[in-house]
Amino acid sequence: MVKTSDVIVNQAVEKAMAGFLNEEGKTNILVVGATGSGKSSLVNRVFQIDFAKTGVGTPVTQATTKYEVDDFPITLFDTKGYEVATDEHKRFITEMESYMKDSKKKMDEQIHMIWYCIAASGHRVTETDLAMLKKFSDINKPVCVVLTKSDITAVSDVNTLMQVLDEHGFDSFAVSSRAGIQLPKLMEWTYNHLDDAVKWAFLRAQQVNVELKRTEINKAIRQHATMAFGVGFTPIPFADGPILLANQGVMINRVLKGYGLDGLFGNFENLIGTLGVGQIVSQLGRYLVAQILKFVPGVGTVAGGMINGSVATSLTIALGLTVSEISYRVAIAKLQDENLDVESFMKSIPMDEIKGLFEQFVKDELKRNK
Ligand SMILES: Nc1nc2c(ncn2[C@@H]2O[C@H](COP(=O)(O)OP(=O)(O)OP(=O)(O)O)[C@@H](O)[C@H]2O)c(=O)[nH]1
Ligand SMILES: [Mg+2]
Repeated sequence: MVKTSDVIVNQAVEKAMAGFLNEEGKTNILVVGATGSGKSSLVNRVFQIDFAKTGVGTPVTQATTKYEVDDFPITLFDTKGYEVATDEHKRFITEMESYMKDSKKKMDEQIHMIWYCIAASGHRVTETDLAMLKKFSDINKPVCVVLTKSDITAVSDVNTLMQVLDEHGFDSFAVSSRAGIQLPKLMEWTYNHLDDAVKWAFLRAQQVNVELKRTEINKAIRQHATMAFGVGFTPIPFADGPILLANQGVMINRVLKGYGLDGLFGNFENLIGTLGVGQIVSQLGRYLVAQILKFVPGVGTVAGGMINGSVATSLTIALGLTVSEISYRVAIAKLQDENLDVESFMKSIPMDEIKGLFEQFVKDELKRNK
């Protein structure tokens, strides 16, 4: 039987969550650099995907191929590596300039970000590099320099290159496809310089900065839960607390998606089962809602008290943060062990621990949202 409060809660949550982590488009990244500078290795490491092997390639200009992989939120514009000694790059930049300057291009065809690769092991930033970088930045698209192969370059040499680039006004990141190094910083820079419409897609696709995922996902959980139960939220009876939690499916689904964990499961129910979210709701729902009586001064004294907007917000945020925290742990473990059995790993987290996390989040949020 569908209760009125159930419908109200559903509507509020769904309305607020409609935009939550729901990236519309894909992020289009142009990767530029001399032959063998490490473009493919960089992209493979960041997204854990081999675009050239997995994706469908379509030529966009003579030197640039666009790669798309089904259901993957990044479109890679991979440029054929140019020989610095020849004039090849001149044609490439002219073609790319005219492609990028076409203001009529729809969002999904535009270049959103340029990673300009220079192998740090080559020990120099050439005039050609600087000229090309200047052209790209003149088009007003975010461009940064990725100093690849930093693992086989002396730190002092890398620092010199970074300084030269900085003097010319370019941000740079020393990375390696083997050791990472400043890859997390590159992720942060990229995320912060992307258009709002496509930044979620990038956050979800990148696999090297899980902390950034957690920070941004948790921010979104707070924002959207606050929106769902803000002004105009009709208080619901305390007894409906567990139903409130059960209705947060959209949020849970999108949090998992943000960590890139959704694709590992055949369907959402399976995922919920594995994560124990169903258990959280059924086992703990009643218990926790009863506990809240103790956390919220005054409420406990009212027989058959009501859940108001701030309590509903706190419960929703706490559930979101709990799922986010578990997902974070899984994502970290997966980084350390590519062959991790995600399902067993999730199941190995004791229920009591999840309960403890959730309880703590509820307490913290009630204080915050008072
Ligand atoms: N030590 C080290 N080697 C790297 C790194 N990145 C790439 N390489 C090596 O450099 C070579 C070229 O790397 P690719 O990623 O194919 O370079 P690319 O820019 O895609 O090359 P083209 O597509 O041919 O232009 C390969 O042998 C890689 O293994 C790195 O960070 N460290
Ligand atoms: Mg390549």
